Amino acid sequence: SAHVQEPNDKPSEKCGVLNVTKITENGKKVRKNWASSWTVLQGSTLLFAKGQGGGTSWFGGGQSKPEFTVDLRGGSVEWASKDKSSKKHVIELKTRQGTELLIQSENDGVINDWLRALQDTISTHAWE
Ligand code: I3S
Repeated sequence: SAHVQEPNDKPSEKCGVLNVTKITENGKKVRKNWASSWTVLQGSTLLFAKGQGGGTSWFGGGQSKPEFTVDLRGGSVEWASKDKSSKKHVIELKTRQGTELLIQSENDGVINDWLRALQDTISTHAWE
């Protein structure tokens, strides 16, 4: 189907609900904790905010602020290999800081758009 350009498609500004879990933090493996998260891509920053549902399962839980941000500069993003998750449509995001995240949507159009936006962001925002 034809791609319709909407304001939301700009790689510098994109948002939506995604399923997210950390798998590595500061280079150390951490236990998965999949959670639905309101996700905002703004410039070279990816921000995850607690969803409307609230609750304790949000993957950034335990922090005082219900947000988690990722600096995409110098990072990498690709489709996750099958051994990373049994879920469909999973992106693996690795940051320069040694954090690895899995990002997933049941909707393949949604996740394709996110992969492209994240790739665009990483390739246009150089690590200084
Ligand atoms: O990589 P794993 O350990 O198979 O990840 C699964 C676990 O996080 C599991 O939680 P418990 O460890 O509490 O059973 C989750 O429910 C699963 O969703 C995780 O696997 P998937 O394949 O969904 O990423």
